[in-house]
Amino acid sequence: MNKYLSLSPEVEQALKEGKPVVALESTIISHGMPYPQNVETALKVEQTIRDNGAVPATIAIIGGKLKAGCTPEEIEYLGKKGQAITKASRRDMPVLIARGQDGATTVTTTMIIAAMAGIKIFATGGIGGVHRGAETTMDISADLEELAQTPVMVICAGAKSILDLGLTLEYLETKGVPVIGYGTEELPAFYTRHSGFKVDYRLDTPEELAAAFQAKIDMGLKGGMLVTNPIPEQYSMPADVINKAIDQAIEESKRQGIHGKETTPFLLAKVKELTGGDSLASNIQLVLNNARLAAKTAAALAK
Ligand code: PSU
Ligand code: MN
Repeated sequence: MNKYLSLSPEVEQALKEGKPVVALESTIISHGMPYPQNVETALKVEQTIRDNGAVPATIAIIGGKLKAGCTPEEIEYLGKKGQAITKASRRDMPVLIARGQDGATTVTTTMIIAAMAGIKIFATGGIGGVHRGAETTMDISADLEELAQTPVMVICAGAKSILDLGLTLEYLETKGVPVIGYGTEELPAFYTRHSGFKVDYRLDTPEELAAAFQAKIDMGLKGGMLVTNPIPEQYSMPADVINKAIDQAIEESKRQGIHGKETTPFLLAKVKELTGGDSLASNIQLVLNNARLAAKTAAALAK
């Protein structure tokens, strides 16, 4: 184990005993939701994972340590600091660690640290992908490269249409990342259950997800697996409402010249502002839904 990794006693014990553990990211706390709903949600997600038979490991970089398993105080700290914490992707790790600084982990860095710790399942809301207009901006999330190389299953609610969903699927295909629909043949689009794009495979139970991931591990195929779990119907948003907000947010980001790592947090905040609290409420529910599935899948994998 590398000297920068720091497991909480509970996570360390669970991994030693082969018990199911689920990784959680911290950028969703610092940059993905406003305070205090971000902290409330993060704690509720952890409780949901426990209720479904697994141990939660919220992952973050704190004081130059790669933490797998944050305390409620650390979660409060990340949530309160919000955007003041560095959004940390793969490229940010060396300098942050050498300087002993903090970083909120994206899907990319959460996968990296989960893999270092030996955690195989990770639940979140949405992943980064190929942005609309990427053919000129080249804005493609490092999350896709990480899925191609790091052996962690990421359970999300699909991708938001702030991204180009078609290009995101093409990229994942090129990189050999299986895209699974949980109980669906259609890629869910985060706030809505429908995108019009097909996933690679439909699987219907946590046991089927675990079996596919185990086969990947057994064959020594590098990289992860992307499980897309549709938001429960009763919490999904009307497609026209959310799409209008997303289009407006993208227009605004172009006007303001937003680029690089600021793009995704800017768009997320703008969409939230434009849709009032509705999108936040949906966001919270879909994360809880993914946490439930992740805990059950981790339990199936541990058997
Ligand atoms: N999409 C969401 N919510 C999020 C993110 C993406 O719906 O919180 C965060 C995740 O941490 C993801 C990151 O890994 O944004 C992607 O950022 P970028 O597009 O800059 O790679
Ligand atoms: Mn980007």
